[in-house]
Amino acid sequence: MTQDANLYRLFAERFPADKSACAIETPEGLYYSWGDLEHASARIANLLASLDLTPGARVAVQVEKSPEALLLYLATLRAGYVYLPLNTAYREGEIAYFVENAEPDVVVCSPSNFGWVSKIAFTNGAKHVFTLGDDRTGSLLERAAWFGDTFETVPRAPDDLAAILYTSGTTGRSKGAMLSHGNLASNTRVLHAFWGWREPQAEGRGDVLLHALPIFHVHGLFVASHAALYSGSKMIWLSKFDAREVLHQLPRATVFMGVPTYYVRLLAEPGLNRDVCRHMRLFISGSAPLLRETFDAFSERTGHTILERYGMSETVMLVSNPYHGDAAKVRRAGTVGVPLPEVTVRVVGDDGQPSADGDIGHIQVKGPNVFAGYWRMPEKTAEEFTGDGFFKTGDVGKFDEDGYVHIVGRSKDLIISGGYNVYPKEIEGFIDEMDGVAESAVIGVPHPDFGEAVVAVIVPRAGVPAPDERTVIDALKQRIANFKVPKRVHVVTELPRNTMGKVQKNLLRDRFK
Ligand code: MCA
Ligand code: AMP
Repeated sequence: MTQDANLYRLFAERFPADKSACAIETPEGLYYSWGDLEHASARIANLLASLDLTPGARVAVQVEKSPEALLLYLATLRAGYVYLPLNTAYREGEIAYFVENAEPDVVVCSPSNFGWVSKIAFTNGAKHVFTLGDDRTGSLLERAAWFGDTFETVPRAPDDLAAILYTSGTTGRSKGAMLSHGNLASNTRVLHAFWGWREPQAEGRGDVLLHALPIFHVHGLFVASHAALYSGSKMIWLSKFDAREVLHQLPRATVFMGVPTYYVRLLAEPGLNRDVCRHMRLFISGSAPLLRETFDAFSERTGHTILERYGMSETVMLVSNPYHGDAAKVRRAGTVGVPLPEVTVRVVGDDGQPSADGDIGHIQVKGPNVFAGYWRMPEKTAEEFTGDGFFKTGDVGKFDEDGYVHIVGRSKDLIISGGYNVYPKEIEGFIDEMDGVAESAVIGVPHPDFGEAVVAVIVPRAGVPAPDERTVIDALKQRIANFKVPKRVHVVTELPRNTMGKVQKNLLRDRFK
């Protein structure tokens, strides 16, 4: 290996010279310096290294957001292992699938979930289960405290895996998108320049990121945290999004990132005005379409033009509205912007041929940001790439005459609710197993808060009473993450189908919106 490409090293080399400066602070008054990040992640890395795992071992983590959860991520990178973050809303069946599929050697969970998580972990061959609470409790930190606070970061090649993120992609069961140190480093560098991050020594003032996103998906972990770590920027670390707390902290921040629901909720607060945003440099939105009315209302209330960008678990960020230039001219509502530097994006027709500007087609992408493939699924990986190496995003869109990308729909059957992805097929599978259900269709309908809301339409089995809405919702809540549970359940005598027998979800969406 010529040069160490460990992502942690990339960050550490850029930590501010003054290691006592603040890296993370929380509203509860906790303060972590850059030196603390280095030393505390070293202790955890030493603990992980002492477990004598094979290179490439997976560390699966389902814990509440805390600065220590970020330290665990950094420690996993430093020790040369592969980080596998899991949404805290996932229930037993979901966790069992991920653990069975990824075969992690180490599982870290919340202290209150130790009973059921450790059972799943040990049954599936995990060697170690640690706990980590959001208040610095749990066996992970207790054990790590016995280790030294220096650690020689393990060298990694650009293609070595850094993380696996589970996503359902176009269809079927969740697949683990394998992201390398090189993928994450290239995206971090590109976004740093493209969004004009200001280092602490910048003239005037360095950036301060107000971090309100969860850290088990691309948006909060790889886009927000990476940007701050790479720029040496302080983070104001909120355990979750809360509109009032965000408003309270905004006057001390310069950058904020969120899903559209965050902006909708901020707009509902009378306290959102130009004054609270007086030091803000940039508001970024992504993970789901930002409505033009939200973009316009935000601009009117705050004087800030939200920058919308587009990404995926498989590709990190691929397209973004420009930052540089007159914001009102370059950041456009209803478009996700232009392909990022080093990233090639094309729109093709059903025949695979490039579409003319303005014509709608399938969005495909190639570049150093694009993942290596799905974990242990070579056939699925091959299906999702074209012969010339482009990844098929499953999103449908067009280029306009100025080179801006517009997403107009999805070829994958996907609902995005409050920035979380819900795959109808998975929910339909659970509903179809219920007593009294002949078949079902799960659809997304417009929702003022979540953008889209999950709604189920069910056909009862002949001759038996249909299960009522409450029964279906309560049963699903036991089995799947709460954000996937339908907000409403409608009963119909039959599902509309086309001549090929395919359910016409567009008709259901029209009827039940
Ligand atoms: C919570 N609930 C939801 C959602 N979140 N329902 C539908 N969709 C949701 N997203 C429900 C719960 O089931 C519960 O229902 C009730 O709301 C209250 O739960 P609570 O946890 O208190 O909700 P909240 O704190 O208000 O959370 C809403 C939220 C959160 C703040 C919008 O969902 C959030 O932070 N979303 C961000 C998602 C994100 O980071 N996406 C990035 C993915 P009940 O009372 O019935 O139990 S990365 C990505 O997409 C790509 C790569 C990209 O481009 O970034
Ligand atoms: P995930 O599977 O969580 O990686 O979600 C990726 C998907 O989120 C993309 O394929 C898009 O469908 C969607 N997405 C992300 N950003 C945007 C955006 N700004 N506008 C519309 N859809 C988006």
